[in-house]
Amino acid sequence: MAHKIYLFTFYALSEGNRSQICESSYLFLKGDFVAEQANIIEGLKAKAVEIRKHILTMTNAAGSGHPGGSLSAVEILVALYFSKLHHNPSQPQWEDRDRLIISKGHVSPVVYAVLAEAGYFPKEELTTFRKLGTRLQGHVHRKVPGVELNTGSLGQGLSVANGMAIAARLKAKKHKVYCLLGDGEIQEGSVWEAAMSAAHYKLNNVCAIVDYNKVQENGPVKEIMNLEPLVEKWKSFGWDVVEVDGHNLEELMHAFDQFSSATKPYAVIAHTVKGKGVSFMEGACKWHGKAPNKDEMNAALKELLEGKVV
Ligand SMILES: Cc1ncc(C[n+]2csc(CCOP(=O)(O)OP(=O)(O)O)c2C)c(N)n1
Ligand SMILES: [Mg+2]
Repeated sequence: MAHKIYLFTFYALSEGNRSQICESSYLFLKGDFVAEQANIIEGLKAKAVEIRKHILTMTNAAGSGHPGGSLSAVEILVALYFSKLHHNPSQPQWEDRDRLIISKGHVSPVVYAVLAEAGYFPKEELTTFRKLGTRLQGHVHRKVPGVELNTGSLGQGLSVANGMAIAARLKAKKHKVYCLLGDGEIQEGSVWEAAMSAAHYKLNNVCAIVDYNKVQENGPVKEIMNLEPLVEKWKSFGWDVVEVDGHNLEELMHAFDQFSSATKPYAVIAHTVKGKGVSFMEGACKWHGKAPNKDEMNAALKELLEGKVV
């Protein structure tokens, strides 16, 4: 709550009211605000490390799963679930919650880790990932509290996000709909049909986030099916577009703040690194769908602990 008061104060001051108060009070409040913001970012960074640890231990224990695209999406999901989304983990079906569709549904490790850390279900359950009888299946599933859509077959999430956004508008609801897409995924033609529809229906309550980690299942995106010029493509489909470093929490949070005043559908092109945070996984398509063995997991955890890579 405190940071919200600071935010309010800061914005009120920057709206031109500064002349009404003395400059030193302004600087004092601004200094406090900056310190508070820095604390928030440090907290989120620590959360990101915890999430990365879960991704490694979950996939290792299961002997399978998708660490690469999970590790690239950590900061995106941390910024959303721990700062920007309006949601309530103790009431996953709260009608006014923001929706987040995980269109790249293979990144279940990062999704379950974030949901557990946010309090949707006990963290101990993460050890059941991909085990017989678990609800934590390899691709995200709605039986898990907090998951909005079963996905895994790529290319479908944005169309569903559009439908949810139209439903919100029809019901005069203010919530937003976010959709996380992979860069390999957006080679699917269905994504561009959805992009076209969102603009046609003027869905300024939809935010598409492209996890642009430059690597898909079998190699570099640009060699398999080049996406460039990607920003221009989204713009030409009628979207507002912002490009960010997808591991920089400040940039991500600023981009999501701008979404609230969007007049068009809003795309965040998040430049990321597949396997981010683990030196031997970074940029390597080998780790798209392969779990670390015990030695690899321990080496990766050691790097995280020492803060070597992130
Ligand atoms: C329609 C469809 N085709 C193929 C696959 C198999 N598949 C799963 S993940 C993947 C690569 C996706 O690459 P990208 O979107 O870049 O994911 P990320 O790098 O974020 O893991 C493929 C081809 C699938 N799940 N669905
Ligand atoms: Mg990719």
